[in-house]
Amino acid sequence: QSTEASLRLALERHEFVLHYQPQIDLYSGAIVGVEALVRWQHPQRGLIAPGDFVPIAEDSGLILPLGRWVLREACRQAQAWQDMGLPAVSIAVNTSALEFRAKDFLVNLREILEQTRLSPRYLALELTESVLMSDANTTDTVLRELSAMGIHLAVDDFGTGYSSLSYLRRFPVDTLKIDSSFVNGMTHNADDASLVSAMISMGKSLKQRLIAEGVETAEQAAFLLEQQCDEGQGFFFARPMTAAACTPLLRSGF
Ligand code: G
Ligand code: G
Ligand code: MN
Ligand code: NA
Repeated sequence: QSTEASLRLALERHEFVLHYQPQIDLYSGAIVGVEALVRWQHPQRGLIAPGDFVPIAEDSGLILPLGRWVLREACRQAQAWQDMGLPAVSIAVNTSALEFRAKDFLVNLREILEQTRLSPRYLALELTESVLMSDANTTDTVLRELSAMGIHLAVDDFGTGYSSLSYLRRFPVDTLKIDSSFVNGMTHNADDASLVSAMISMGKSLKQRLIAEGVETAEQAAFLLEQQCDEGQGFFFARPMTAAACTPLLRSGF
């Protein structure tokens, strides 16, 4: 059986789960957001990471129904946490090019927000630079619509895409996620440190929210705070975890 066929079955059998990774305000230590990350709970093979099936789902078009499920489940969970009386946090959802370009993307999104009752201001869509840059005219229209709805837009893996910076002026993105490769290097490599520092200054002067990805050490967290980066995400703070594991953290912090 091909992986594609297995994925199709897995969707029908509800074998996908979302894990959530906290995004931390570096000044206060508070959790201000969570990123939803899909996993495949395979009956024989166990938990499978998205790197092993998302590309196949993208090639086969299955990312469309899978992406709709992810969005719905993430919004449902975010609203469920709010209904439990927990402090509201933003929920970030990764969005593939194919989903973003789908004709019914906005219609589906509106329906999901309505059905889950999640206020759009708590939803952030993560898009990579390559998604933003392919077909800039369509991107423009869709991003404007999303922004008008009050949804936040984040550039994922910022700094690694093969693109010009002019899109930051053109598109209504409000969050930059500094790619983990820079964060990895910045405490021992002067060039990475300069790049991180420059991304933070640039982002701040453009009024962007900045999230450093892949923060793994106290030293990295301290450097980011010193550089006045707003937020951090990474194993140093918390690994991606089940919704059940995330709930007490949202209630009372670390
Ligand atoms: O969790 P992990 O580090 O294995 O994630 C690997 C990649 O899979 C990341 O680039 C992440 O953006 C992507 N990914 C995780 N969840 C989703 C999802 O729900 N939809 C899409 N399109 N990509 C996802
Ligand atoms: O491309 P995207 O940023 O969506 O991918 C996020 C991925 O990075 C997730 O799959 C998550 O498991 C992984 N991740 C999150 N924090 C860390 C970290 O501190 N170190 C490493 N190596 N990976 C991380
Ligand atoms: Mn992401
Ligand atoms: Na990323």
